Order: sequence, then C-alpha cells, then structure tokens
Amino acid sequence: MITMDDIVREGHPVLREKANEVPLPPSTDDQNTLEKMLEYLKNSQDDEIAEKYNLRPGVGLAAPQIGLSKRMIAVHFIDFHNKEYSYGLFNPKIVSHSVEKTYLSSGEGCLSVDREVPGIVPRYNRITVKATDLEGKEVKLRLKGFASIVFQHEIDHLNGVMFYDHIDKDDPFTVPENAVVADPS
Ligand code: K2U
Ligand code: NI
Repeated sequence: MITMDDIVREGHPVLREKANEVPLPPSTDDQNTLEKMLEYLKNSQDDEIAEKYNLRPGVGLAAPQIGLSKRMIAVHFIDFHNKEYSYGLFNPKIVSHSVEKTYLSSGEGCLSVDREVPGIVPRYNRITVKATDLEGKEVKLRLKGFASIVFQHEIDHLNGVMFYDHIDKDDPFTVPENAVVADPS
C-alpha cells in the first residue's frame, strides 16, 4: 500500500517536470500503480486506517507525487452537492473551460507540501476533462466547483505546477474577478 513515505515533497525535481503520456492500453504495472493511488485516497479517508498508517487525508493524488513522471491521477471524494467522484485516470486533458473562476475560501493544501501556504487559488469554475479510465474506457467529465478544483489541482501536478503558483504574490487574499466561491459558507 502507498503511505506518506512514498509521497515526494516539494523540492523534488519530479514535481516540476511535465509528466509523460502513458502508452495505451495501459500496462499491468501502470494499472496496478493507479489502483494503489486510488486505494491510498480511500485509506486516507478511513479514520482507523489513516491513524494506523499515519496517512494525510487526500481527495486527489497524481503520479509525480509518488515519484513517477507519468500522466496518471486518482481522485476520490464527494462534492458539496453529494455527488461522488472516484476515478483512476490515464492521460487526463482539460479540453475546455469556463471564463468564470472559482476558489476555496480556505485556500488549498498539498500532500507534497508540508507547510501552510495561505492565499486564494483561482481555478476555472467549469472544466471538461477527457481521459482513459482504469478499465481502458474513454471518459468525458463535465466538472464544476469543488470537483473542478480537485481535477485542476491534480492535472497541474502533471505539468509541474504547484497550487501556490496561482496565488497572487502581491495580495494573496485578493478574490479573483468573475469568480464564485466553491465551498458553502
Ligand atoms: O494533490 C494533492 O496534494 C492532494 C490534495 C488535493 C487538493 C488540495 C486542495 C484542494 C483540492 C484538492 C489533497 O487532497 S489536500 C487535502 C484535502 C482534503 C480534503 C479536501 C481538500 C484538500
Ligand atoms: Ni497536490
């Protein structure tokens, strides 16, 4: 199983690389790795398992975060409208996005960042993602709000982008124009 010992931390060069496309159909090895990434998220959200193995809770994980420069992400969460998302995806691509932005009022964190980095992280409010799922099926996901934020955070990892790269350096708490807050007040 993946534990925090397997998660690389900021400063590791792999987090700043553009990850490589995964050849499809995926190898058994890549499929197993992606399944273990999804398992990490489920374990990290189980209080008993998370405590036993000292796992930081996560709703998303990208392969570069376990030292693999491959375009693979896992997500596992229920959004604020009670819609469940649980996917292992190969080669996810944002094919369209809204002009409108969104953000989490509490900012963002990252399993690869062992510090608080306060500030608003502007994201597209709506995105459409195309990818190949664990069963080898092509999927097209239309996402908004929190789900859109999670997928953008993870796809950023595939492009060597960290969440704090998006924070306004002059005024970290400035609310972006044309933006709606994603989390309920
Ligand atoms: O990629 C990662 O480091 C996992 C992040 C993804 C993430 C951070 C902020 C906002 C959306 C996604 C972890 O999930 S951080 C922990 C967390 C847990 C629940 C909700 C938000 C963030
Ligand atoms: Ni992250």
